[in-house]
Amino acid sequence: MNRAKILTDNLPDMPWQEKPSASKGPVWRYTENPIIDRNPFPGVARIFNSAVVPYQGEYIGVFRGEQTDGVPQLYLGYSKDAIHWTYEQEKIPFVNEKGEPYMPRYAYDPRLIKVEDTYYIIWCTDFYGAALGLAKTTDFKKFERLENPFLPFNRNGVFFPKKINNNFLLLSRPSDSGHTPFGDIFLSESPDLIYWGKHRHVMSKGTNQWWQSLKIGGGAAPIETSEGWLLFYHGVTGTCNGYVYSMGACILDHDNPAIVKCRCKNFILTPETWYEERGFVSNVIFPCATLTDAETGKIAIYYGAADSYVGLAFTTIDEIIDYIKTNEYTYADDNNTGLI
Ligand code: BMA
Repeated sequence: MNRAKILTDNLPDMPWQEKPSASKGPVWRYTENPIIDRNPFPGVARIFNSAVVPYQGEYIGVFRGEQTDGVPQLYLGYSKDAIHWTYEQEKIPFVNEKGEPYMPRYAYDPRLIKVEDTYYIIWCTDFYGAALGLAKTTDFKKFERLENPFLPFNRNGVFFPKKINNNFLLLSRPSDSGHTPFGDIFLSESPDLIYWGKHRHVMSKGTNQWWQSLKIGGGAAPIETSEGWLLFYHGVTGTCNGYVYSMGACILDHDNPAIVKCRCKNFILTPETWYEERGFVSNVIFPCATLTDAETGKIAIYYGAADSYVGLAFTTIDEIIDYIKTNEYTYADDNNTGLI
């Protein structure tokens, strides 16, 4: 019997492996990682930083496919087990509200989130610089682009799976036009997906925890739990060999997610395996999605590895909540509503 509860649907057939006895942390890797290797289909050299959801008894995903010309685009994939994937080999055919083709010049780091009866894709798009792109679908056939939520530069957007006070909620990280050597996580609200406001600061980059001392950014869509919103995010440190991306976790207040209830001072996964340490961009763990089973408390985390592969890792609601609480370090300005 779990002490904490995941407040989502049951997903008894989701990917799962029990925690190995040798596991040192609260999160353990799937033994068959990476689940998506290089050159998955013609014209695409690498898939990573991608998002999956359960759909009609199986699974569907939106994948960041780095084309062989180096430009990232978004592709649709299907799976019966959420591990082995087949792909549409044409890019997702985005249209505008009139149904006319409206393709992004580039697209990366998608999140795929169901809110009520609609699936939303949010990604980094070109809008006179890196900005957030947004589209919706109900059938995974028609993908209608909506207004870009923000001005550039902002390339890291994560939707909440539920409206709060009738507003959509979006975590993001305002940034610069380059590889942004700074960044905190902010929260914004919208009643209609056109007008965004009520901007709040959620979390600062770490100061005393060096693994997240350069910048942080939202990862997977927050998971609704009896403890609040469980957020897996990425934290970045700068080394003399470049950036290193690790995974962190925190719990946001259920009714006002601008307030961090509890934040873990340690990373929960950091690059250690060959597919995380070596790739197009080495030393990157970039979480973008989770699958959860409310009944058992199982959580599967999908993450991009070294900008080259997709990895899968597991935890349970009790493992991760206990670990966050045992290793708590919440900054003073995380602990309020985020208004100065
Ligand atoms: C970030 C994003 C991610 C990428 C990471 C590491 O700025 O562009 O897509 O995984 O850098 O290269």
